[in-house]
Amino acid sequence: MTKQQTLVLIKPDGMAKFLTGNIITELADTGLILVGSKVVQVTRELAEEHYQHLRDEKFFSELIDYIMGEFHVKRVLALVYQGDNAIEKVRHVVGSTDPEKAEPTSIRGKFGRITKEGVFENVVHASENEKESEREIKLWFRPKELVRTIFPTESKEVKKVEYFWKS
Ligand code: IDP
Ligand code: MG
Repeated sequence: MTKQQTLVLIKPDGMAKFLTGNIITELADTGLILVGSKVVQVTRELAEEHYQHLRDEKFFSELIDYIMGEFHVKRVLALVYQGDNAIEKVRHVVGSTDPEKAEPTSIRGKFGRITKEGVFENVVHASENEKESEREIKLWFRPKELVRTIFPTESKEVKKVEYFWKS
């Protein structure tokens, strides 16, 4: 048993369909703990970095539009789950990439679809392996946004402008 963290994204189709509650309920069946969560507006840079390994695929440009919310709403919910074999446990409840082939009881089987244009609207992203989960979590989250970290951290002074609410 290895303690792992894994990144889950509720994609813009899941957000547009108000499926966050359903999906988090399904993920609770894994017994994993939620250690980070935030709503993100995905920039082109973030989308292309996240899916960099797929840049040669014919569906790449549509995939970038999809994750940026061009077809639905411009937000995703990013979640980090932690626990023993977290990656495999999450991938199991998420189901296969192709929502038409996914187990009917899996998240993608229940809520996913393929559009007539061929876009896989498969509702969620889930990290594939330890190398990818580390890369993805470091891309999407800062250490202080997670209540537990399993990757080494260091403290650095960052000079930046801080914004406050106007009173
Ligand atoms: P995964 O999300 O199950 O790990 P990947 O192969 O990593 O699957 O692909 C990333 C995403 O790219 C998928 O979740 C899906 O949104 C999209 N995708 C993958 N294969 C296809 C395809 O054949 N047609 C259209 N979209 C695809
Ligand atoms: Mg993948």
